[in-house]
Amino acid sequence: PATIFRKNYTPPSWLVPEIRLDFDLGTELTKCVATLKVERNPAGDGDQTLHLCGDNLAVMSLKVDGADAEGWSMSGSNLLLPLTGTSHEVTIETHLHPATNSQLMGLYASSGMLCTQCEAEGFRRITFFPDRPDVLSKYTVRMEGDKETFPVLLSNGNLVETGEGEAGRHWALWDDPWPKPSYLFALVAGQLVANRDTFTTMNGRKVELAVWVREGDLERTDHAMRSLINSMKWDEETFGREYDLDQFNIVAVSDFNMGAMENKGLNIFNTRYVLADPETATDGDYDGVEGVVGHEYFHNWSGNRITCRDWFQLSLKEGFTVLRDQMFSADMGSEPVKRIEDVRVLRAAQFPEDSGPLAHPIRPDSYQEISNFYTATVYNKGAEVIRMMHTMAGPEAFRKGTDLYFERHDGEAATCEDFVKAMEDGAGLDLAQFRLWYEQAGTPKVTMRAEFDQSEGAVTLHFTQKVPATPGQPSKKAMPIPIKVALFDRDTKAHDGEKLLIVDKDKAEFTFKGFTRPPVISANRGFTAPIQLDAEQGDDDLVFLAANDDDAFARYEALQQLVTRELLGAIENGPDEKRRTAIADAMGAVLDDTQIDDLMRGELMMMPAVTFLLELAAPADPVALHDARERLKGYIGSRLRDRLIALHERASAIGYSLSAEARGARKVKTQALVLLSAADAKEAAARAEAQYRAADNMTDRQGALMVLAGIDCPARAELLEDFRKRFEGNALVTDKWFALQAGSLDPMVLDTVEALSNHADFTIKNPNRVRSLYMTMAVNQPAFHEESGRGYRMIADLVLKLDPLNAQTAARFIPALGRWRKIEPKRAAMMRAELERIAKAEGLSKDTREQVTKSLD
Ligand code: B3K
Ligand code: ZN
Repeated sequence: PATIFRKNYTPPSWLVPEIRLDFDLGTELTKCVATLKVERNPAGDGDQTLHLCGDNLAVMSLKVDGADAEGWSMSGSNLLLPLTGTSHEVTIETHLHPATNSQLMGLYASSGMLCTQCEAEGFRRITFFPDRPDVLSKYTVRMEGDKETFPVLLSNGNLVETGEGEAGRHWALWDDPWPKPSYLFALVAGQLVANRDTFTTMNGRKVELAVWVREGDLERTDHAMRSLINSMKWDEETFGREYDLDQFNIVAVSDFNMGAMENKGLNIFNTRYVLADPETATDGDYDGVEGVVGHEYFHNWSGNRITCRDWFQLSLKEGFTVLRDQMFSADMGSEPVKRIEDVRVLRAAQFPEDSGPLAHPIRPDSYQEISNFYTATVYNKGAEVIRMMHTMAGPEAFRKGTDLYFERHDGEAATCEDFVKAMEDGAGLDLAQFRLWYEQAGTPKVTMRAEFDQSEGAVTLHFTQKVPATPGQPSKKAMPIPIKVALFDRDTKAHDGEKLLIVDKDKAEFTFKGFTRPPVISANRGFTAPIQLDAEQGDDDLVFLAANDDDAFARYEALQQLVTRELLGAIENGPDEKRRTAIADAMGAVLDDTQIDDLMRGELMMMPAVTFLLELAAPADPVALHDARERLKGYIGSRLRDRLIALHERASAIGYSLSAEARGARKVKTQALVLLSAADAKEAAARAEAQYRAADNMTDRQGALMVLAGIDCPARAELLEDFRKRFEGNALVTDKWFALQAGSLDPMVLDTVEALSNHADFTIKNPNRVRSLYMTMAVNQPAFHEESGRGYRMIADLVLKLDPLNAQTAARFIPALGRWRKIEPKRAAMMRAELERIAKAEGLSKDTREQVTKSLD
């Protein structure tokens, strides 16, 4: 497959200021007539040929200015149309087959309804078009179809007219006044019902809101609607952004490749980010709905009003929008807890990506298939990079920067450089060297050593930084790394304020005076920089910070560091008794601490992920790491048994509500069970069973079952079956049922996964179901890395089977196998062998081909 390079960008030679789409809808056959008003781009290269992208399309009819087109040709799947003038009307008819579109890109059918997914390059599966984000057009869409099959007809913008046709048909005409790139086009037709509300914007515009779902799902849409209204309000207050249409529609679809899609005025969502009620959704699911509803809504400005010039700029909209959704969720809930969750995701998903064969800068330099670049790097590291600007500027100056960005580039297809420049001009930052964060891949490794000079009463912090080599980038430059620190007095346990240090060279040092004894250093507070920091500190200092730091994140971090140190040591030399004791004592203090709430307590009780530990230990035996982690949990569980039981009982007495208190109680309840089960499985099983039976909500039920699924006891099979039956017919809960088993600590888990792949409720056609069984297994470290290599084989088999049906979803499984360099040699060889087996397959998709080839390099 061809590689596309960022440096080769050229402006389009033709623009399409307006497009009209006429759809004659049918599940088997949909006819589409597209009428494009095309104009030569004065800024283009003067090419007289109009290049129209197509994918899986045939030309049924092609006209230029009303007459049959002449001289056109196909170049691969694209259409080349030579034109003579500077402005023409081009009319193209294409025929689409939604029912057999298993890729879920373009127009497809999902449980009886029709819907679209166009980002990044799906519009070319609907009609021939210059399918690139720097071509902005005003869309008018007319859809007509059978009224009974498609009672609801939705598209972008405002509904302008509807009417009845012959033979039970009807139609709707939609008009979107805002020019947009083709990837933001959307259409939905089907039997849907709406939860309706309204929102009045800061300038008094009344917006009709609707969340569209299938008939039985209506009672589970309140949280999504509330989240939407909160998002609209929050974006006005925090970023000064007002909504710009009279309507805003959200549609829930059960077959969807990712989370959701920000189509202008018509967001399309995976059902799992819309539907929630206490019976069927966990607190985590509620947070997911709020975060994704916010994310897609925020794209209206960061993505839609200002879009991307080309797909290399993806982080311009995604990194910024992730930061915006993180800030929103933090404001709706607990800021430190949200920060810990976000850092956990970054470490477990992005750090491994950044140190592996698929590492790329947040603004990549090349790609073969853009779908492969919707990554934790572009999204989450992209958010971290903008967060660093926020940290360096402070909130007020940052807002000036974003105001300038929105003002300067409204209506444009912009670049990351445009954003950085607006930040420099608006926020008053000098980002000359900072731009390296957009160019260089790899997680910087930073060391910090504190040196104390008694005679001067001075402490000097010595930093070094090194950005590791990544594919295509053998040598790196030093980057500016903003590290917030506080220096604590050991006796008073106080510090004299946080300081923001910018480490911008290979080596840097900072001296602080006025100390009579060596302070304890709390560094990278709030995780101001997305780095691997090795603060050369003794256990005592970490214990001190875990107990005394006034920054909740730093407290969490100190405990994580201590646990990480213990686990990495344990796989080499066995447990360190003194350190284990210190960890259990620190954890005990966490359980007793009345200053923190349970939401935070629950975070502090969690151990670092094995994928994160692998980053530091590699190459290593992941099962040994997992086992060490379980043993440490068991040690803590038995040392703190009575207090964990007391905590479980206290939390169990708090009734269900969505208050922070009740949510916190549910969180610590299950975390207590997790620690107890590693210590005394039988006792924990009884407690988990009781929790399950008493549960009046999904959080308690799923938590209990998660613990039980890993314990060999009679209740396990019985309650799993109870769970299945209780929620039969509910797809999202059935996904949980699959995931609970695929993610379990049961040593027989691979047998279970194999059996489940033949279960009547399993289908390879639904991405949620595939992910719930196989992605859950692929991240379940002892299962995936099972010694015989069976886990690897099962994933490779899945990829080969899924790739022809849904390439995008199949390619998402490659990175798990691609991590072979992090794994001890015996397993690494088996992982490689599976990648080679996939690589040999004929007719592999571009998506999977790119990922496999890069993973083997
Ligand atoms: N922009 C979409 C992602 C589309 C992915 C296409 N492969 C969702 C989001 O980030 O909001
Ligand atoms: Zn997004």
